[in-house]
Order: sequence, then C-alpha cells, then structure tokens
Amino acid sequence: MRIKSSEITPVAAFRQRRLLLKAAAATAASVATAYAPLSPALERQGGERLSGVRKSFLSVMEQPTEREDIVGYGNFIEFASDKSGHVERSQLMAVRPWTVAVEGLVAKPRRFGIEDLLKLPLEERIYRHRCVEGWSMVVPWVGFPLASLLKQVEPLGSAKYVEFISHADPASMPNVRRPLLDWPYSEGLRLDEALHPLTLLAVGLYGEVLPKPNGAPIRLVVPWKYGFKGAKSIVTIRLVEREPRTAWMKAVPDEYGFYANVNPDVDHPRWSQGKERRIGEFFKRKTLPFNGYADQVGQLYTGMDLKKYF
Ligand SMILES: Nc1nc2c(c(=O)[nH]1)N[C@H]1C(S)=C(S)[C@@H](COP(=O)(O)O)O[C@H]1N2
Ligand SMILES: [Mo]
Repeated sequence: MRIKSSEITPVAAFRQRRLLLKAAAATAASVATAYAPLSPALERQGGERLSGVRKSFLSVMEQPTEREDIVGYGNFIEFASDKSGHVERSQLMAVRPWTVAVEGLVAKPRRFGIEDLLKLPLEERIYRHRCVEGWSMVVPWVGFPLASLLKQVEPLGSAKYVEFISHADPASMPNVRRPLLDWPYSEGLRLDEALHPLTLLAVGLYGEVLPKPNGAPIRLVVPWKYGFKGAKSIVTIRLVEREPRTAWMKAVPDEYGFYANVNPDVDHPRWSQGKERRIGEFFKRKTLPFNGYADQVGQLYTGMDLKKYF
C-alpha cells in the first residue's frame, strides 16, 4: 500500500485548518466573549431546522460524513477556485427572496418561490457523493424528488432534456467577474434521468436549511453521477429538445462529458477513477459503478457505450 503525500495533502491540510479554527473559536469564545464574534461563516452554516422531514428508504446504510467537512470542503467556483475559500465568501450571497423558474417545453411554466418549495413533503436522503477529483462523502441531504416539481409543469412530448442554471451575480461572486467558465454555471440531464426517483432537489443538510457553501437555497443532487452535475443555487430549470451544452463541457470538452456517470473503468484525463478518498478516512476505497447505484439506474443506459458517452 503506497499513498503519495501529494494525494493526501489537500484533505489533510483542510482538516488540520478546521481543527485550528475550532480551537481558535473555543479560545475566543471563553476569553473574549465581549468582543465581536468570529466570522459567522466559520461558526455556523444554515441553522434553521426543517420540520416534518421523513426518513427515506432510498438512503444508504453508511455513516454520514461530519457536517463540518461537508460544509467546509467542496467546490463553488463562483466564489473561489480552491476547496474552502467559498465557505466564507458565499456568505455574501443573498438567498431570500429566491425563485426558481421552471420553463421551456412545458404546458404550465411557473416560478416557484423558495418558501413554497420548502412546504413540499421533504425527505432525508443519505446519499454517496463522489467528486470527479477523487474524493467522496456520505451526505444526509433533505429535499424532494425533482420529478415531483417537473410533474407540476407538465413536460411536453418534445421535451427530451432538462437544463439547470445556477445563480450568477458578479457583485457577490468574485469569480463570475473572471472568464473561468461561461457563466452562469449550467448542467443538464436527460429527461428520464431527471425523472428518476433518486434525482433530488436538495434544500437542506443534516435536517437544517442548506448552508450557502453547499448551494443554498436549492441545488441538484444526482448520486450516481460525479459531483459537478449537482448544480448549486439554481434559478432556472428549462426543459429542452436537444442535449444542452453544460458549462464544463464548453470549457473542457474532453474532460467533462454530458453523462458523467461514476465509472471506475473510465478514467478522467487527469484523475484515475478506480478509487476514491472518503473524507474522514485514511485508506482509499474502491469506486463502485454508478457510485453503488447500478441496480437502480443501470437500465437507463442499456446498450450505450459508456466510454463514448462519458
Ligand atoms: N453553481 C455551481 N455548482 C456546483 C459547483 C460550482 O462550482 N458551482 N461545483 C460542483 C462540484 S465540482 C461538486 S464536487 C459539487 C460539490 O458540492 P458540495 O460542496 O455540496 O459537496 O458541487 C457542484 N456544483
Ligand atoms: Mo467536483
């Protein structure tokens, strides 16, 4: 067993920094309660509890990753290009009022206010989360199936794909002022993938409203695909006839495909996909086809060459 230090440094360094900040927070709280508090970004994310959340039988029986790791370690490149700068910077994003427009090839286009979406029957779904860069987590999301939203707008027969568009605000998102990607961040699914019962719109994490770094107030979660498919802070969901070109496909077409199904047999040009590092664990795990969801979703891809449609 060989572990290259270059592979473990990012996560290890992140956890180290978090422990130091925790220690600093404890000291600051006991010694200097009268002074201005530490950045709220580092103290607490989310907070408001969601009520009436049912447990789902679609959850995996695995130990969820620590909340602070899920909130603190991730990608939200509108705010920062590393794995943690977005935590503090995303605090400037306004998440109320917020509406999600569901439009395009539908009989009843509609704008949903976030308050109304939070009133839908919510479920806790504990899902595996696998990033294309090789790390993984187990995340207790709270949300509702995307299908329950799509049914309300009545997709037309001509609708074959669904496009997801994230919020892009140059005033509060530093990287949106730079041409890193063709903003806004956008993603897409085939309509049958979008209607699959595992496909979730998440509005919460660990029983509380979704923290801003994780894509408040509403983000997509597709557990059998690489993490980048899960567009954060969604403002528009559009039903379309043709496969949409996503932000990542436009930027680096040979690295990021439309399908992005987790597949240990198809490597990314820069990262092997055979194994993954579960945040909080030391040894690598084997990556499973479709991230372990092959029984539920494999039939969506029968007859497809998954090397070609990566
Ligand atoms: N709008 C937007 N959505 C995004 C991203 C992003 O940079 N911007 N990063 C993606 C990537 S690469 C991953 S791995 C997941 C990370 O989600 P998490 O931070 O909740 O773990 O969000 C995805 N959704
Ligand atoms: Mo990612």
